[in-house]
Amino acid sequence: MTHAIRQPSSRAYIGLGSNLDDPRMQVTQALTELKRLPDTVWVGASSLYRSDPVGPAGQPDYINAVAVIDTLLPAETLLDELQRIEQAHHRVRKIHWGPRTLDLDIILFGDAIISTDRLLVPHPFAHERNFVLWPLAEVAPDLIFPDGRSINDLLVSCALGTLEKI
Ligand code: ROI
Repeated sequence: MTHAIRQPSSRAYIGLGSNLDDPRMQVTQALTELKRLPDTVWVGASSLYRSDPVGPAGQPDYINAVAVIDTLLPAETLLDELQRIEQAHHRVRKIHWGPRTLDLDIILFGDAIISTDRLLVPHPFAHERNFVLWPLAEVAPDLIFPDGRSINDLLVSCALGTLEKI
């Protein structure tokens, strides 16, 4: 008799953002696609949020959300899958920090701290962006970052500001 070997899965938090080509549809569709990732169990997603753009002025408002998955994929393979989904949304990004059709970022990957050419996890700006932290707190109110800071500590220094749950 053979036994399946159970690998430990990692709980990953994915940030979604869009401000072009019907952003609400882009994010909703991407959530559906995340539900179909291989070797991955869907845990849930935050509400959608409308946020003011961070970066060059004059670009449209963003729609943001955070998804939660338990995945057996290595972080780099998850990144490949996210980039495949971004490409399928005909992602355009002409200027740095400019408008984009769909952005999928790995915010956290279990307790991993990753620093490679392709990946920085935890996402280096997550702790200072209201459009990441507030949706994250909605889905994971007891979350602790790998450096030991709690989501509640981070929220104290990251005002809700003009972020709107929609
Ligand atoms: N601004 C907002 N509000 N939401 C985003 O998802 C977002 N993503 C980005 C930049 C251009 C930094 N600004 C953003 O990558």
